[in-house]
Amino acid sequence: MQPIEKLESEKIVAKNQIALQTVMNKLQLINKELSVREGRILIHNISGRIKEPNSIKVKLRKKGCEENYETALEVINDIIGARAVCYYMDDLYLVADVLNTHKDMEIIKIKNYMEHPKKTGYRSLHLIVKLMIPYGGKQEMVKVEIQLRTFAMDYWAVLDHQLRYKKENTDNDSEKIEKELMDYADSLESIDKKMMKLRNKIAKI
Ligand code: 0O2
Repeated sequence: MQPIEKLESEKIVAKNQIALQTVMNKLQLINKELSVREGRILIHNISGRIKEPNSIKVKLRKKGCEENYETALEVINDIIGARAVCYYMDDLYLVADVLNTHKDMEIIKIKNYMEHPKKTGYRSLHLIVKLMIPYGGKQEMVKVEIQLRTFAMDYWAVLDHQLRYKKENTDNDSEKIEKELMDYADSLESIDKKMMKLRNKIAKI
């Protein structure tokens, strides 16, 4: 077993950066392709990050797993993570459908937190993919998590992340705050749905 710090080796960092860039490029190209097909832009912005070893250790600890490199690769899906923020809810499926046609990539898991929100209120469409990248003269397989969100889902998740997500709150108020955040996530979903209906109504005029 090797230490988590192996992720900081030059070779692994380069491989992960290539994988992240490849996925972000794919999302950019899909945005081009879909904008021609649908007659409007679907993705507002694309971002990505490689998870820090410390953050990986915390996540492994939370999952009750051993803190080593091999376990991290096996159980942590989002060591490499890309995110596309879309305009409307149905855009998430259109983007996912095109990604599914890419031959150098296999979707190995879909977590549909749009259909089945987490109990926090979190909504998003997560695709865990295995991506083939050319590296060191051969094809290497790398796991990447792609998060597809609407503006509203992203707005909620970013604020939730800042306010609560990574904090251990034992305060008496925390239950109330969690309920409030959940209610706001529901309200944003309702606006998301209304905006999509409005877009369709305007398109028919
Ligand atoms: P960070 O800092 O964003 O990277 P599992 O697949 O269940 O074994 P995992 O990876 O926790 O374990 O899966 P999950 O629940 O699909 O979450 C992956 C990521 O989704 C998280 O990564 C967050 O980015 C986001 N996420 C999930 N739940 C919430 C939530 O309640 N609020 C917010 N703001 N984001 C959420 P990380 O590594 O936990 O965090």
